Amino acid sequence: MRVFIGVGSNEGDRLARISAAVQALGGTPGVRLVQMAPLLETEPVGGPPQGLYLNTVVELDTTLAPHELLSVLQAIERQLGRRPSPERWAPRPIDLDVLLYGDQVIREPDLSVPHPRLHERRFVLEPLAQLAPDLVHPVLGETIATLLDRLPVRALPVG
Ligand code: A4P
Ligand code: MG
Repeated sequence: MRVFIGVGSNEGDRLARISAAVQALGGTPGVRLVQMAPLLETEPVGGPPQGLYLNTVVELDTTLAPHELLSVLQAIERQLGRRPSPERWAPRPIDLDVLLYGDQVIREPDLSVPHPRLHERRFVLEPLAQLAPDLVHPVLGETIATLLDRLPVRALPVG
């Protein structure tokens, strides 16, 4: 199955964390790394004031089922120092999200794919568009390149 994983970090040595996460993914039985987008430094979206993120997207070829893959991602997050936070969108040493799992649509309490906020986020769409601009979003029926084009230009405060 062709899968895209969103990768983000804004705590500690962000580059080292991302490298370690990608290596761990590539070393997982049933997972093959296909390609990784260039890293982007991005402003935090949502949550309390916090540092800049490094973000990227990784393409995998996997025989793991969606929930198996989610467990692998969560185990890697824990290994790299992620602790549960009571606060939504808190800073984190590493965040690994399933963005797309082939063209499957999954809406379960613990796993929602395509990622429900994928199409709103430049920090996801930009790297994803570098890897797969012509891929069609299985719910919205638009290509990744089109979704990126449609993002509003960031509004600046007035006055
Ligand atoms: N979950 C459901 N669907 C998925 C999925 N497709 N992939 C569940 C991964 N997990 C999924 O996730 C909370 C729960 O989501 C998990 O238990 C899982 O079962 P989490 O990673 O512990 O928490 P979170 O990431 O804080 O929550 P959430 O709502 O997923 O956050 P988002 O929307 O991913 O946003 N700004 C910049 N610039 N860059 C970023 O990377 N990331 C976030 C996190 C906010 N702002 C950011 C960035
Ligand atoms: Mg997450």
